[in-house]
Amino acid sequence: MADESKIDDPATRQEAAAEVIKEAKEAPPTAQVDDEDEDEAEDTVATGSPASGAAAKKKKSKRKRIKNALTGGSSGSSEASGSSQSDISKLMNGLSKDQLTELVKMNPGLAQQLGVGTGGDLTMTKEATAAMKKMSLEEIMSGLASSGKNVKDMGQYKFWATQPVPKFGESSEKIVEGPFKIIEPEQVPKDPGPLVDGFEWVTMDLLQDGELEEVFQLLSGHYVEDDEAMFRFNYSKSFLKWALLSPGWTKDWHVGVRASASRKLVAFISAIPVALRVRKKVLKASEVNFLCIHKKLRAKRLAPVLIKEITRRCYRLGTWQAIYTGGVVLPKPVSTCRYFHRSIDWQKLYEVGFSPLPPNSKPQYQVRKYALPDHTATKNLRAMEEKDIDGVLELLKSYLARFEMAPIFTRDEVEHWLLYKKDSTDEQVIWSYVVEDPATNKITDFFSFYCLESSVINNSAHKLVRAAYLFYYATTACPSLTPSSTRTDLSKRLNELVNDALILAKKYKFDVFNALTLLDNNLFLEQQKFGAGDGQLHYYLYNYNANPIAGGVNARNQIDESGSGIGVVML
Ligand code: MYA
Repeated sequence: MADESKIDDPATRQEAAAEVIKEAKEAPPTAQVDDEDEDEAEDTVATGSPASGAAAKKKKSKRKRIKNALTGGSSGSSEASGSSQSDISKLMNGLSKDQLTELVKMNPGLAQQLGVGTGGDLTMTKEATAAMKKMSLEEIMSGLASSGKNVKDMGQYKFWATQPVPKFGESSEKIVEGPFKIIEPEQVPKDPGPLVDGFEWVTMDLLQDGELEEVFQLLSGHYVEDDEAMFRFNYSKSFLKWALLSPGWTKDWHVGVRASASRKLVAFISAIPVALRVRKKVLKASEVNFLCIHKKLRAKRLAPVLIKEITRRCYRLGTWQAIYTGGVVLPKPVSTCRYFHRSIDWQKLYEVGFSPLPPNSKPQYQVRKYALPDHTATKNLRAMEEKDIDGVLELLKSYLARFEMAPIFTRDEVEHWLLYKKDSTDEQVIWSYVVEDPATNKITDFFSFYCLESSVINNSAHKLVRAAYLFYYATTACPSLTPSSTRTDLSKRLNELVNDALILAKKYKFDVFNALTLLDNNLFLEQQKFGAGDGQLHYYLYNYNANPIAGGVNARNQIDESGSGIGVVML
C-alpha cells in the first residue's frame, strides 16, 4: 500500500525545533522530548471535557509536530525507533546548526548518542556524518539503528514477535537467504480461526457491484490517513477492481469481517498472487494490501486475526511467502524508500495544506516554478496500445533484471497492469506511454502512472487531491541494455521521459505527481522539481529472510546517488 505523505515542510520543522529547544530549557536535563507514554497521558486528559479535550488535542498535535521535527517523519517510524541513530540523522537534517548546538547543550544524552561534547560550537557535524556513513545498510534501510538503545523492544510487538519475519536486534551479518519455515500443507487449518462474538468471516465477491461498493465505502471512510489527519486515500471502485482482480486473483483472498446483526462490513484484507524475484530466487508469493479496520473497532487486536486468516488462505493455496508495504515500522523492513512529490497545481496544494509556502517566497513564484509546457517533447511518444504489449513486456523484463527485488511479469500482467482499454466502462486508472522506433518498430522506452485520489478532510474549498503515482517504466538507454549507454545517458533519457509524464499528468488534471526513491527515480527527482515528502514506505517480506536492499535514501533520509535495489512498485 502507499503511505499518505505530503511535502516535508522545513519551515515547520524549524519552528518546531525552536519549540523543542524551549521545552528542553524548561525540562530537567534528562527529559526525553516526547514518547508514547506522554501521548497516552494526554489521551486520558482529552477525555475530560470537550474544551479540555480540544486543548489537549492541540497540545498533542504540537507535541507531535515536535516529534516529527525530531524524527523527520511519520509517527509510525518514530513510535518504534524512539531517538535512534537514524532519527538523529533526520534531526540533524531538520535543524539549523545553532538550534542543534543549543539542543545538544540541553540534552547530554543526545550529545552522547551523537558522539560529541555538550559545550560550544557543533564542530561535530563531520564526525557525526562519518559515523552515519558507517551505519550498515540494514540500519539505514529500516530507519532504525538495530542495536541502538531506543529501539522498541521486540517483546512489544506481541503479534509480530510470533511470526516468521526477521527481528530487530538480530545480528546484521549477511545471511543465507531463504524461508524462515517450511510448512507442510496438512499442517494448514482447513477453517478460519474464531472471531469475537458478534462478528463473522466473509469472502467478498468483487464482481458484484454491491460488494465492491461495500469495500469501497469501508476504505474511503477508514483507510490510511496522514499523520495530521488532513488527507485520506480514496481508492476508487475502478482502482479496486484493477488492484484486486489482477491475473491469477482468487475470491478467497478478498477477506472481510461483518457484524453479524447489521451485516455491516467492518474489516477487510486482501492478497493477489505475484512471482517475486528476490535477488536470484523467484518466489511464488502474494502481495497483501488494503488491510483496514473500521475506526470504532481499532486497538482490539483484530489486525493480527485478519493477518492470520489471509496467511491461512495463502498457505491453503500453496503460497508460502508474501510482500507487503506500510508507513508503520514493523519487524523488520527489508527496505525503506522515501516519498517525493512534484507539484502540478501548486496553488491548490497550498490551499489544502499539502505544500508549504517556503520562507522568502511568494505564491506566484511557486506557481511559476512548477509551470509546465502544454505539449510533450519526446519524439515518437504515444499512448500504449494492445499491439505494444509484447514489446513492453520484453523491455520491462530486461530493465527490471537490474534491481535486487522485482516482479517477474507475464504477458497477461503487462496487459492488465499497463494497458488502459478505451472501451472499458470503468474510469481510467492507468496511463501508459511508449516510444516506438519508426525504423525498427521496437519499443525503446515506456512509462506509466496511476491515479489515486485522496479525500481532503475538513476543507470547505477542496474535497479531493488528484495524485498521479509513477508506476513502472523502462528504457533501452541504460548501460545493461545498451552497452554504449552511460549512467549519464540514462539520467538524461529518464529526465526527458518523466518531464513528459508531468506534462501529461497536467493535461489529465492531476494536482501532484508522486514517486518514491526506488527504481532509477533518484536520477530525475531533483531535476524534475520533486520535493521530499514526510512519508516513508517500508517494504516487508513474510516468511523469507533476505539481506537488506537499498531503498534509495541514505542515513540522512536524503536521496542516495548510488540508487535503489527496489524494482517493485506497490499500490
Ligand atoms: S498497510 C495499510 C494498513 N491500513 C491502514 O493503515 C488503514 C488504517 N488503519 C487501520 O485500519 C488499522 O489501524 C490497522 C491496524 C488495520 C492497520 N501492517 O487490531 P490492532 C499491528 C501489519 O489492535 P488496529 C497494508 O494494507 C501492530 O503492530 N501489522 O490494531 C499491508 C500490532 O501488532 P504488534 C500492523 O490499529 C498489510 C497489531 O497490528 C499494521 O486496530 C500487511 C495491533 O492490532 C500494519 N499496517 O489495526 C499485513 N498496523 O502487537 C501483513 C498495525 O505485534 C501481511 N499492525 O505490534 C503479512 C503477510 C500475510 C500473508 C502471508 C502469506 C504467506
